[in-house]
Amino acid sequence: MRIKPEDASGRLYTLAGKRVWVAGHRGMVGAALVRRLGREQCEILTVERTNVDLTRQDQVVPWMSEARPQAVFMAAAKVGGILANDSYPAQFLYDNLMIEANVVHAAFTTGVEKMVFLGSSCVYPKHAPQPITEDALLSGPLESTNEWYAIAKIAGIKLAQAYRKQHGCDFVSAMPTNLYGPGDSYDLQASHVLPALIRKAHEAKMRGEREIVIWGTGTPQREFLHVDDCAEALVHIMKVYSEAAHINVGSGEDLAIIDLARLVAEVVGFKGEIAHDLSKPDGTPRKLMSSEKLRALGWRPRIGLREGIADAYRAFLKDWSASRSGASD
Ligand code: GFB
Repeated sequence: MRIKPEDASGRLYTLAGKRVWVAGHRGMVGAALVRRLGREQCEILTVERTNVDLTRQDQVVPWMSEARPQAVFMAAAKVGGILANDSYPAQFLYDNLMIEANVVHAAFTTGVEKMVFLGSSCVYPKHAPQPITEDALLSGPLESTNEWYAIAKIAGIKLAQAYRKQHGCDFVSAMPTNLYGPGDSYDLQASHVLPALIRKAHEAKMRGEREIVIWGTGTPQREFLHVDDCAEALVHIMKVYSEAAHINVGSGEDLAIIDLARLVAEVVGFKGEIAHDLSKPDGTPRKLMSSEKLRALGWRPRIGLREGIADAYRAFLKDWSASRSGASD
């Protein structure tokens, strides 16, 4: 068995001196992990998609055999908001299954010591009791708008468990709630709600428009976590957690989408009305997770929602808006 007992400090794994691969470092979570790992005494490995396509086993295996990462944060995934998930089910299922299967299997064959696989809160049943504890997995039907992505992420959890059970690999899975922050996608068709609201409120303010349009009824409740808090949690999990069961990563608080829209408008400085496009889906009514298990291990979020949105808006202005000034899509 490769799973190691905890050391004298109570840690199960140390990153110091290790080669640590952040798979998906160009994504919002991967980039946050790279920032966070800068404070650890480890060597950070990354690889560009143009060099290694993670959906291709014939590219993943040679690269991992050569690079020999000792620890892996599996943050590479095809991700998107409710409409992208609902519109491209084959791509969300296929890409994510391939990426996971390739990376997890190659992590086993190349002797990776520890891996943290990232899932999503959408793995839980649509009507799971709230707050959702880890044992709600596979206890009921999924939300239809994202069942394809959810099935792929459930397969990822099961891959980690299977390689642990059969081969003794120290692979664990973390389920983050809805994340936001620097490096998010602002593509209005493909993005998640929070970056979409930042862009809509900002553009309406700049154009002097009187309203922004949000999708659906605004009644669904969502929990949000700043990506830097998530990166902190993932590094903590890498160090102190080593169980087959997955572990939730959330802020512990949720709010209705209409209240989120009002908060974003306030932070951005948009003073107009909020209208609804009821042709767009609401998705799951609520998915507040219980993160008590992780809190009991000593992690807690530090960035409040208002403060986090202000940070995300600053990042939006810096990274995106300036380069797109004058664009009309
Ligand atoms: O963030 P979001 O796309 O993802 O949408 P989910 C959350 C809620 O915000 C839904 C509403 O009720 C949307 O209808 N919403 C309002 C908007 N205005 C907008 C808008 O302009 N853009 C978007 N995108 N939503 C995703 C899953 O579900 O959550 C993924 O599809 C993943 O699989 C991710 O798990 C974390 O929370 O509904």
